[in-house]
Amino acid sequence: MLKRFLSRGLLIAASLLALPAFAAKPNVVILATGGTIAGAGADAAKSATYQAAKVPVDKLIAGIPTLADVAQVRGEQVFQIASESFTNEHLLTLGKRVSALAKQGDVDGIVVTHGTDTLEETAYFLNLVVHTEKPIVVVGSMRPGTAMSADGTLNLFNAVSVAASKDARGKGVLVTMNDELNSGRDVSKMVNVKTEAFKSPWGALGMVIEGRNYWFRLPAKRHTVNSEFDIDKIETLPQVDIAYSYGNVSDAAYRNFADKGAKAIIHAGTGNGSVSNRVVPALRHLRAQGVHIIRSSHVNAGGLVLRNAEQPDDQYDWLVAHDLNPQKARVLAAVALTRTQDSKELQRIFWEY
Ligand code: DAS
Repeated sequence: MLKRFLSRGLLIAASLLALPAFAAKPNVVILATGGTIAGAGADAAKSATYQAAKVPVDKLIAGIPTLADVAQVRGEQVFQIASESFTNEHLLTLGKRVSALAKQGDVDGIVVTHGTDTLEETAYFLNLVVHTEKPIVVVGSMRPGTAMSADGTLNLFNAVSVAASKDARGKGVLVTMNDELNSGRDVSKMVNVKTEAFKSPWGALGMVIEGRNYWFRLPAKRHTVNSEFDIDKIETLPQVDIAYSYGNVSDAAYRNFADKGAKAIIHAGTGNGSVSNRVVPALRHLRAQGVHIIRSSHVNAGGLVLRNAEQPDDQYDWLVAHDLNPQKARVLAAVALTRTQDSKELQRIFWEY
């Protein structure tokens, strides 16, 4: 009698646990670094006047009880800074923490909350160096949580929901802002005062709505588990700087960067990464000194800098950044230079990543 009662009880418990509501939720870790998503303003009308990097991660989590419906969530405060102050050391520290967590069997997905100013750089960096298929989702907000129609709550809910979802595995680092799913490689901050700030020149990967992902395209370039770069084997990142080009430009910035130890200089060129004839001699001299010159374009979206298009790259031994904007080209150049100084190898890397 007792045996029958116990076996029936176990059967009921097992079937209850099989119900979605009771099934064990995925484990998601939120690594907080600061930014507007952790910002606070004086009152609800202040959507642009506020202080970034004020609210701790546990308060962010406590502010969204619905997170518990999609995942078991815990937070770590890695930094508490505005992201314009990120350095290579911050990237390395964050990347190593993400990598360590991704190796843990009790972690199913990782969210990084981040300021929006350099979010695209960090997302690309993680996309290049963290070897995991688990979802890594970088998220920020354009308004502080204290403002009317703050976007951080839904952005963070979406990020956790994506990090908890199996269909986000193997797609590289993702960025969820404004209901969109973007690739960490492609996405860039295109507007600086709207919630619809982040765009990918080649289009979003999809959308996330009410905790469900809708995919319409997939990343085309190498990332995460298919990357030859591994954060666990990188201890420092070489100095790479960006020199902005414009009418009447001189070679002063390039020379100064090289004097200060830059191993490569990203030329944020006009148009197709064009180089003023006032600057060419200095760049050729710096190349001869061993500094790599990488032509990118500061054309806002969809810049596609190809070799020998308007500059004799083969003759000058210069590189081109392909479709990467200057700030992303800096990240890839720094990571690539941890493995090679060879021009042909470096150019291959810019075609493939
Ligand atoms: N200063 C900005 C930053 O921390 C605030 C933000 O937009 O997140 O990137």
